[in-house]
Amino acid sequence: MKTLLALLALTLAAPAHEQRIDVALSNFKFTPATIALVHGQSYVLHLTSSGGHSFAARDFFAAATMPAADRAKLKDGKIELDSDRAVDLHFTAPKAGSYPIKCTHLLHASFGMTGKFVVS
Ligand SMILES: [Cu+2]
Repeated sequence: MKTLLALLALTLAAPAHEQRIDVALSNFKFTPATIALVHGQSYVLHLTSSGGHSFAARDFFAAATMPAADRAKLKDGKIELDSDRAVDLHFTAPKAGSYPIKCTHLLHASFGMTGKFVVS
């Protein structure tokens, strides 16, 4: 009985279920390029990269609710990635809308390295 109560307490204390989204950065695209989200839902964005790229979504990250530790990984709404590095970003989706994503490395966006968050 004590064990059951302890388990129940753990379950109740756990944060709301987070949905994981994997996004891969490569020459010269985001996969997937369109990330569909639901307003108010919690997510963890798992970013991996082959080669040096950035994931820049200034408007999105400004509007999203994020733990301070995750916001600290961003610089001006952007995170730099390299092949040996995976990054997790936790956030709660902001109000409905379309928020652009791009790689800010020279010419990468013009080669097609763009994407978007679409929040409904
Ligand atoms: Cu790039």
